[in-house]
Amino acid sequence: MPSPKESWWRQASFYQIYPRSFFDANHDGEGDLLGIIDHVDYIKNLGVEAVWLSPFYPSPLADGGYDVSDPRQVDPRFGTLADFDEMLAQLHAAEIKVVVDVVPNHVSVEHHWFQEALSAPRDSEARNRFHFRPGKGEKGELPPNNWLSVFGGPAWTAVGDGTWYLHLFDSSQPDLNWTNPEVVQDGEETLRFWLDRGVDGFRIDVAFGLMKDMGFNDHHDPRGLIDAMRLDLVDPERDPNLPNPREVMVGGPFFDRDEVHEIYRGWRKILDGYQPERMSVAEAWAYPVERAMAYARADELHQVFNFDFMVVAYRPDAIRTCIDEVLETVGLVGAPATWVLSNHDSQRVVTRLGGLNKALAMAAIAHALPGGVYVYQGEELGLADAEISDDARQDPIWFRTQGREVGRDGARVPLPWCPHLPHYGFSQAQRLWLPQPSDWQSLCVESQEQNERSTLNLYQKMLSLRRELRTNEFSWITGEDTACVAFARGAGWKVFANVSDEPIVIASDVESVRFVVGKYDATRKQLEGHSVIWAS
Ligand code: ISL
Repeated sequence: MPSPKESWWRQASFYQIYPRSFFDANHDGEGDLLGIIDHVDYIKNLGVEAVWLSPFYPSPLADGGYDVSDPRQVDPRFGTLADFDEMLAQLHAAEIKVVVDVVPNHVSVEHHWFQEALSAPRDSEARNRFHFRPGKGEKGELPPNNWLSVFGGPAWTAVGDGTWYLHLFDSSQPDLNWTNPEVVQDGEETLRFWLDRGVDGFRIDVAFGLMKDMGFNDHHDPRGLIDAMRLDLVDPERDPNLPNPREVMVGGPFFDRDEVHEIYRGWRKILDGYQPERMSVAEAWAYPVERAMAYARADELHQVFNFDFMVVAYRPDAIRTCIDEVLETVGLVGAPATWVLSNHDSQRVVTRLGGLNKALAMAAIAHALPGGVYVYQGEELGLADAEISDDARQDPIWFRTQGREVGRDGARVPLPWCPHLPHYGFSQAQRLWLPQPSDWQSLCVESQEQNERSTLNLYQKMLSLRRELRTNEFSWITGEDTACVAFARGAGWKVFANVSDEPIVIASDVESVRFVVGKYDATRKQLEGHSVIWAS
């Protein structure tokens, strides 16, 4: 049983809501906060303990809201502050915690600070909130250095007076200068603003990117630096004995610089000043994993996303090694592990692994492990990435790479709720911000609610049962087929996952089977390919 003193977030399940694609209550083709309020029951029945909301702040939506014009307001397209308060109250009444995204690395070009900076002279206070630098070349016509944007193209944009501003992401997302005390103070004000309203925590966007090498010199491998933070470029079959291409990040000029940790020590003090306990989770895809975990030290943030399950090869040995590494490294800092199969930046797990069976097997492993688990909306429906036609694409990655990379829109398509309604009941608008596929009828929430064997039902069972597993106890079960990822948890729980196409026979004693993904024959103790059982 859980210790009454154990913090709620250590073993919690989090449901990531991408508000724009969750449910459209005001019929404008985009989801909104009222749409979340309308579906508190759905979230409750899913069995998650917390939601994490991707940004809903005023934004030109050049990067899906990660380009924030005002971090202490709600975008009118998503609702009002009053709607936010109502949503928070209703989720809390349903005993669901609420974590919101904060985006400290950059703001939108529409943020009043950046507008002021543009009309301010060179070397002014207004410009010192960002990273403006004189360009190279006779008239400053060349970028100040060779750094590249994560989304393609140079990391600098000229403003017409011989100076350029830094943006590690889209040109509509100028990077803030975190060595400026005013920026630090404003960030803290944003935290307090939402904490005072009652949020339970924060997901911190690009947490490891806030500090830059103020020398702004050229880097010997600008492409490598950017690629090192791209999950989609990780080769799951890479030979671990060869040098890791991500090593270039260590000691690099902008990601994961040591100075950044000071910011989070300050943030932790703020969070610790609130009761009941608040939490924070860092998006810090640093290398090596020990450096990523450093963001979750006791005086910094509470958790760091572990993205290893989003890149691990679907093979029993790879999965076992990955689990060992993660549990060992979180142990070093005393933080809980986190398990993530997909999010709004990744391919959906069904697409990445090439099938729902494999995705469900991975989910049944992830949800049985100690620590927190994050479920991206639509994962519980078994959605795959949608095909998006080029003229419908929205992701700045598509535009900045001139179409060489399609970007992340396929994983951000509005959820299907009802098979009989236009836009599967997501919206009554004529047109959605991203189109849905025509063959999602059987994946709709309503269709799945009526089917006991549906993915939604499996997720509901898994999320409810994992509440009984709230311990850190974990040990490998030996003597099983090599295809079997088998481990024991506290209170007699045992998990057996067949990570192969062929059936296997379980050697251990199996008492009562509490949960099955795929197919298990209890008489013969035979577990089919890509099937998992939880027994106790
Ligand atoms: O999605 C990526 C590239 O394919 C990632 O490298 C991603 O940009 C990175 O994980 C940072 O992501 C976060 O910040 C971005 C925003 O676009 C993402 O949606 C957000 O999760 C810039 O704010």
